[in-house]
Amino acid sequence: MTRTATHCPYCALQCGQWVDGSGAVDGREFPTNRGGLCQKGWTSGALLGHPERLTTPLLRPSRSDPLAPVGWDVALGHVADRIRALQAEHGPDAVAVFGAGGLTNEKAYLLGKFARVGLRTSQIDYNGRFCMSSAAAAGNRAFGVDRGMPFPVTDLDDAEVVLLAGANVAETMPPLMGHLTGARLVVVDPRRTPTAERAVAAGGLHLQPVPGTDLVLALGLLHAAVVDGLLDADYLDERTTGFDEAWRLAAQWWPERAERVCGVPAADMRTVVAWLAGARRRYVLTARGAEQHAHGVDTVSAWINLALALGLPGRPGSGFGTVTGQGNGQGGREHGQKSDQLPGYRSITDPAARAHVAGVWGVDPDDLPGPGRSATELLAALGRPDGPKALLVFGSNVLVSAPHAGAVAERLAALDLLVVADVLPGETAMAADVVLPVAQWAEEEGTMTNLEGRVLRRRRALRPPPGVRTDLEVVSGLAERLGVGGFPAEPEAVFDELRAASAGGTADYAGISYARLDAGEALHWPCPDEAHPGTPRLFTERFGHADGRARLVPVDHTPSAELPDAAHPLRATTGRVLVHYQSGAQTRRVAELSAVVPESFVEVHPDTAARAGLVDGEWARVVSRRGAAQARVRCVPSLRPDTVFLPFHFGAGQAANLVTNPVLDPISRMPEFKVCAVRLEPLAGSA
Ligand SMILES: Nc1nc2c(c(=O)[nH]1)N[C@H]1C(S)=C(S)[C@@H](COP(=O)(O)OP(=O)(O)OC[C@H]3O[C@@H](n4cnc5c(=O)[nH]c(N)nc54)[C@H](O)[C@@H]3O)O[C@H]1N2
Ligand SMILES: Nc1nc2c(c(=O)[nH]1)N[C@H]1C(S)=C(S)[C@@H](COP(=O)(O)OP(=O)(O)OC[C@H]3O[C@@H](n4cnc5c(=O)[nH]c(N)nc54)[C@H](O)[C@@H]3O)O[C@H]1N2
Ligand code: SF4
Ligand SMILES: [Mo]
Repeated sequence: MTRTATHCPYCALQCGQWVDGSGAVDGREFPTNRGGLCQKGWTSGALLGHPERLTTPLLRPSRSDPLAPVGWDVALGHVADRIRALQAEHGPDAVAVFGAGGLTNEKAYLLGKFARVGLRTSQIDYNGRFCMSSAAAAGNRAFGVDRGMPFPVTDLDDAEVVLLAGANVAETMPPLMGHLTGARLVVVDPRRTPTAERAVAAGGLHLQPVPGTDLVLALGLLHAAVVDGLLDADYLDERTTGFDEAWRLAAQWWPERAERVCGVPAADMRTVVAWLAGARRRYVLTARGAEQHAHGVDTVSAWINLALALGLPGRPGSGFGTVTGQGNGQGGREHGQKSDQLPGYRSITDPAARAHVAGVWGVDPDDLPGPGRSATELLAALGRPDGPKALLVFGSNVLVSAPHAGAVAERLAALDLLVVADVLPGETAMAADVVLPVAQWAEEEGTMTNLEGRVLRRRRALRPPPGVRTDLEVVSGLAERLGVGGFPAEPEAVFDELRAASAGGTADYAGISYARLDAGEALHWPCPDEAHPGTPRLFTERFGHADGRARLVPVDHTPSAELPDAAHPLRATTGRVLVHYQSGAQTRRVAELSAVVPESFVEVHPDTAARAGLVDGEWARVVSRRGAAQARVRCVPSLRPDTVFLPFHFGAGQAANLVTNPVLDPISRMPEFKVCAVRLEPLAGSA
């Protein structure tokens, strides 16, 4: 049987896959995975032809009716009629769009254009706000460009020392560990994760801070670097500005003082700085553990400041990077589905950017809306007097994955119209008024931009089930019914338009074509013309700011928004396990994966469990000021006694987001998924 070269449906590593016409999946040689796949990738074929697959549009005529199958004309006609009526009554912003970092570049681009030109609404944002937005903001202010990894993953192969802050890559991007085998690892995580185990087993270190205190730890490390004479003064001089201001704040955080806040021994701080400064090839990498905080941007800035002080970014064989999350986490934030952005990573408030994009779209720049609400704020505004009355969701299961899920459910219920395009009947799709069944990865063409800023071709290996349309066809069909032109459904046509719209922007795709990608070229943006080889390594000569220099940003410690008290004495943090992906809408439906982790659990130190009257293996309630989630108790002696951990992959009463705090970082508007105050109780009747 012929097999098609494509990439995994899940995370930003975008491992190479072969998929054949029967939907069988195999690993394929590609630089990020070198032929290997994690369990999710190996079993992803189960999503194709899954018995629960959505194959017909569903519609409920009113909120009290059940969802019933209808034809596409009826479904799209109903959505267009309701949009017209709601906008006529309340104005264009009555309709909102929620996109995703898992969507192809073509989908992200067309969705952003559809919101601004088709719906004329400012109300569009996406789940990438939950994902890498704090690192993006910190990267922009330090380097003038946000590309998660400004170097290829294979550069890590030769690293001598790698510090991973809040990144559990052994579970979240397992093949990435294959690039770190030669390095001494320092893992910063409140939990003894499999990544931390690997670090310790290979002679590295596990630093175990209190959740939400990385910033102090990074300041302590910077302090140690200065006092121990380990700064790279020439590099700071030639390539950066702002050291003095940053140091003024860090000077107050000598390691022993930092230890009192973050709990990491001062001696370990000195060791880590000596390792990083003493190696020639070294990297600092961050992920969600450092970012998903009310002060996530400043926290990432503190890690960047450390990297700059030691002379890492832009130096061959060294660097700073952020491990992106979703399959198209990088591309998803470059093409205009973010509330404040236009294609090419342009700002929607920049008159020149508006003029350029309006030119490509054939509209008057003054007709483009301004910035809208960020994801969490958008969800919080739904159905309110001044908020959107309709929401169209593409590629996100917000009922499970957004913070303070109980409030999100109330807001969705307050809408006049909820439309969800999905592959499977996830929690949010089943709460919709109209469900639109769409094609998925191996059933359609498109491009993705992986964690290295490399643009990849997703290819169709088999036909979607009858009755299913692509997201592009859905958007195109809705635009047609709303009487607006310029929404092709053909992926390459959309990509060619995206190239023109991105031309001259930070994320310039103008020189990237399907033909070049299909010829096997490895193209990292920026790639301004067809003769350009792409840019695998940014910053080797200069950073993205006008003066070419990187900026250290002065940052100081601020406590997490919600601290433990007598009623809620523990810090809950949340994250991922190897076998589940995100809201679990896909992986909970894969038998091999759900057999491994069938239900939610809460990791808790045995002493903490005993104090709360909990028994290993029994059910507990994890209670915060906002709600409670049920989880099976897992006693973990290596965990900090003041901290508990919940995966967020489960729905209904087991959703970790029933307890999380929707407080946002003031710059990135990213929620504080990684810290809230809770108490544990035995679940009545479970013993
Ligand atoms: N198996 C699997 N892989 C995935 C995904 C998935 O859902 N499942 N999702 C993909 C996506 S979208 C993303 S964004 C990435 C996320 O990849 P990661 O960022 O690696 O994943 P998380 O588990 O969210 O968080 C990493 C670690 O942060 C720790 N942490 C919590 N609080 C703090 C803190 O205050 N400081 C520090 N230093 N660490 C802290 C947690 O204990 C956790 O082990 O994974 C991608 N890959
Ligand atoms: N407590 C807590 N909450 C978190 C996090 C955390 O660490 N802790 N992490 C946050 C992060 S980093 C992220 S990225 C979010 C992710 O959370 P979500 O945004 O909910 O992401 P998924 O679960 O991947 O949802 C994707 C949905 O899209 C569907 N889908 C798949 N492919 C397609 C497609 O091509 N088109 C369409 N229309 N649909 C498709 C899937 O079936 C699924 O229902 O969760 C955030 N929530
Ligand atoms: S590491 Fe990510 S891209 Fe690779 S197989 Fe696993 S989920 Fe897929
Ligand atoms: Mo993410």
